Amino acid sequence: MQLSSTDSHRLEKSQRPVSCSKTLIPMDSSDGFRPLDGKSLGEYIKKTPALVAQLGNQVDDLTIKEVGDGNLNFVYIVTGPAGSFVVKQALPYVRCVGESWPMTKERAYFEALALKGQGHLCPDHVPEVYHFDRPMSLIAMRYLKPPHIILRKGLIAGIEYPLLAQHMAEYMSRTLFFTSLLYRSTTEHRRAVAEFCGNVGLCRLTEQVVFSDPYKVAQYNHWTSPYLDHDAEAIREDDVLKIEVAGLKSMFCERAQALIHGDLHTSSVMVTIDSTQVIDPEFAFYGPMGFDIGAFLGNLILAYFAQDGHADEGNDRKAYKQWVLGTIEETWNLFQKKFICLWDEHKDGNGDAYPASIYNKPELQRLVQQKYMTELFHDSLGFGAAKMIRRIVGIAHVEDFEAIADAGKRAFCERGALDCGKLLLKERHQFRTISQVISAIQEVRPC
Ligand code: ADP
Ligand code: SR1
Ligand code: MG
Repeated sequence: MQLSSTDSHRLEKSQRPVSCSKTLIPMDSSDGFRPLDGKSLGEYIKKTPALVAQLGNQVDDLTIKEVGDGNLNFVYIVTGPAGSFVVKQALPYVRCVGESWPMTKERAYFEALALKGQGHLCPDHVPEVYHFDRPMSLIAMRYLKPPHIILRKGLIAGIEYPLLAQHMAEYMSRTLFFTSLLYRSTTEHRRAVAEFCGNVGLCRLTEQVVFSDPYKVAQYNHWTSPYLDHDAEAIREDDVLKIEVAGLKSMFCERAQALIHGDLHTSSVMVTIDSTQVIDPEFAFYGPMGFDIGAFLGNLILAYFAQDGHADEGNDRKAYKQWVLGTIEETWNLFQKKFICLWDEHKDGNGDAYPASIYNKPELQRLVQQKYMTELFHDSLGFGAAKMIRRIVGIAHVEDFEAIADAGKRAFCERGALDCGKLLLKERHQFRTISQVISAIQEVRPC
């Protein structure tokens, strides 16, 4: 990842990530933390009964491979003759930047908590946690074996996943509904919100890199220069866009609507043709539901705009673009349907948002549901759009575009996504259905 920016010299000191001195962050600390490598992880495993058991008690011939390709953590695949798992360890900094950007390793605690909670609510689509060591910021979980791959890579390769929309709608509707006040009492909700308020470091990271940095000159911003220089500048000078994104940032910080994954892009989903598994919820906290739905849909929209860059003589990607659009539409429609079904099923339960004693007439129930879903639709479009924009002019870009070697072609694809993101962010309240959104996407770049 290239982190230089033509504007970096104009960065104010206060805008930079907190930096530590050249002497490295102390790693072997009195709190029981030790960063592991392949060798020391092998020794750790042998001393940890839960992991020994997971390997069928055969620990003499282990293969340990570091495969972390994400932005933050270290991930090891551990295989033995009679078992396997994945180990993920958080070090006290942002991996893709280095030790100059410290980041709490407590993020592993929130990831483990979210994986367990979301796994309980949706076991078919979340890997099981086998072991969590808080002092070591270390999680061991089910190894999602090949042919599982990261969804983003599948989208770049042009692979269709017929069950993806259904599975993601299931995951999002269950994890969001059951952690909201539609299902829970305020007593339960407040306790859970308080616990996840501790994930402040990662929330602040999102606040910075999604809602702030793309709209100003910032150290790590970069884009396909010189092609998108004017586009990046236009974003920094677009007052309407800035007003809209400020509203979304406030909602992100203020609205504890449900336990959200917090980073639900297409590299946080592993897939085969018939399996969909959501990993990496280290950004989890009680926030607006639309942030998750928008992250997923926004990343599918990015995949759509990247397809022209992956087209070749053998495959113009036209049919695949249609499949991506169909998946966006189906995901929202199925999500909405499943979410309303859960609401109907539990309307007489303990949920404190719409008590049955007040919302007791079917027509009133329909009205509040319609209002709720319309607001959620617009929130999702707004957050999705913000996530699209940050992936083109912010710090962390996506492989969908980075894999397009020809810079001119890449910029053309990115500009389509940027124009679409700006349109959705500014005009989201005009859209009533997802099919109108699909038409708007196609107007930017036809299939
Ligand atoms: P980060 O928090 O740094 O983004 P991720 O959780 O996204 O890390 O994991 C990085 C990579 O490790 C993923 O892209 C995937 O290839 C691999 N990975 C993570 N969890 C699993 C798992 N349970 N099974 C198989 N591979 C995994
Ligand atoms: C330093 S920004 C790194 C990004 O990677 C994670 O997956 C999140 O999306 C975060 O914003
Ligand atoms: Mg990740």
